[in-house]
Amino acid sequence: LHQKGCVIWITGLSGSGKSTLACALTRALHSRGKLTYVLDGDNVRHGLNSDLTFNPEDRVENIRRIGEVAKLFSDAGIICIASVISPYRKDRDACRSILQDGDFIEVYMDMPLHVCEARDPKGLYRLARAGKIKGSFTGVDDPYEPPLNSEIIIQMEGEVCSPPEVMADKVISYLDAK
Ligand code: GGZ
Repeated sequence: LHQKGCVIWITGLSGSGKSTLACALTRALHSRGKLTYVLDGDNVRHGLNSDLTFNPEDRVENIRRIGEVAKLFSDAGIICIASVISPYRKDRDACRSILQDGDFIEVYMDMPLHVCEARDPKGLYRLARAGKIKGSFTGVDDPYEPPLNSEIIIQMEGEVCSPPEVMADKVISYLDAK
């Protein structure tokens, strides 16, 4: 195996398509013979991070642990795709700082809140607006700090979202160019 690991860090609001992109990306990389591993916030919170809530301190710890685990995968030569809201800039930058230059590739899902909220795949925004979620919800009553220097930005083309495969291609083109 002559594969160099890296971390592809997908950040954005709930419902912005992080997990969907992670899935399309992992497929596309597999078909090119690459070894990948997806760390999805929602999944990791059922296992490794099941002791953490959504209060600010626990979100910080959630991101820190996912960053450390992602680094382990990267060290092992695996392309680790992390899909986590990771709302606070400082925490994402801390994850970047534990990796070698160029090994942390930040992908910003730059989707308007109203689009994420209209999708509401799990009905969480509705619950949050109704005040029925314990603690605060990102984008509603907890901040999301957009990246200032992400390597890749995924946006809508006017009113439409690109298919996940097209988004994945954008990331792969970036990797190819490096
Ligand atoms: C944000 C929440 C919350 C609150 C539950 N705020 O879209 P989803 O449902 O499937 O993914 C979200 C997931 C967020 O976990 P992360 O580990 O990525 O968050 S963070 O980086 O902020 O630590 C969402 C669901 O959990 N969820 N409650 N209050 N998202």
